[in-house]
Amino acid sequence: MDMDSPALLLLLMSAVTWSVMARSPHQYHFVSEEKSWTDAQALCREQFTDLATVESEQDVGRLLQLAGDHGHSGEVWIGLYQDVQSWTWSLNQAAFYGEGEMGYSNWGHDQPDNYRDADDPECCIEMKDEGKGYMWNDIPCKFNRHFICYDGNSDSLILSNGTLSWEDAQRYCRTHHTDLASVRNESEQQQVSAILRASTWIGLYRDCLLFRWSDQSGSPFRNWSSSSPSPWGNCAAVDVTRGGDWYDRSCDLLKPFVCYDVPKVTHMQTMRVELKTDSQKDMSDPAVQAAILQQIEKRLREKGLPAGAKLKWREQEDGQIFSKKTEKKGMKKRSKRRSDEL
Ligand SMILES: [Ca+2]
Repeated sequence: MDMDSPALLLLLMSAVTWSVMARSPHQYHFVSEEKSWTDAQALCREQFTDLATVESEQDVGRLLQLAGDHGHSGEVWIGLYQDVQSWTWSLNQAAFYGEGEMGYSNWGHDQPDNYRDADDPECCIEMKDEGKGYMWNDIPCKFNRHFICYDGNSDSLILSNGTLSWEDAQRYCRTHHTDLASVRNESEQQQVSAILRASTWIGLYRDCLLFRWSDQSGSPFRNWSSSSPSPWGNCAAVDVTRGGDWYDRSCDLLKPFVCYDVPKVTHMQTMRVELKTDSQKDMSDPAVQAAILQQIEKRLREKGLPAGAKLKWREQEDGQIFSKKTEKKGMKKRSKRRSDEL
């Protein structure tokens, strides 16, 4: 760009607006009506955003304060729960599975049922002869079963002679072969069934202590009591009279609960910008506009623009983003200073 040729220089005027979305704090809402965890979740999602996500000591304090304000003592549901359907293969390499193969299943009648009279929760999967072939069943991982390993070097299945717990079987397969066998499709289901002689472990399991937030927050913050979590309770309750400690409880219990919502846009700001350009660029091209916006955003981030802020061009009345100005002496200096202010 030749700075000495004012005739070729255009000064473009426009405005950028940005809004900052509130990330925190969540606004908590206490609901005194007692409901099961699932019903509480449904109500929170209908009337607010979701069951409460608690992400810091500060959040624990706010929640206790709220329950206190409502004169409540005892336990309240929050949005933490165990997804009892979160089955995972021990051999956990995405490339090993074709489309849909990671989610293939061949459950037996009414399985998985996480049968509650068992000594332990049912978090590991055996293949069991149900009369019409070997079907999948969840049982406690500590049971001893035959097991079937997969060997990646020979691409073959190896059936054990003896029996082990699921974890010991996994360790054995990983030491001597590749891993416990996955069953990825109908053809492998038949292949495995054909060599089984008794109930046998395959590589499917779930982490019995893995809790997640109802709103899919990845927050790792936990405030468990010393006795929790156990593998038994699949939903988390806060005891507001015992310092806000968390306890894992049966999700069917009826309790008051805390929902949250997030205030929407909290802050919006508009900034006027002046740009110098040669006439080669088509400034009405959305790609050009986006590229310039990206540059402005980068500069603003360096100057402390909050991470949640979203920038966009403000359209003028004629639908255009930019309006043209002719360069005049004296303007040059001013516009330079403005761009430095970015
Ligand atoms: Ca079962």
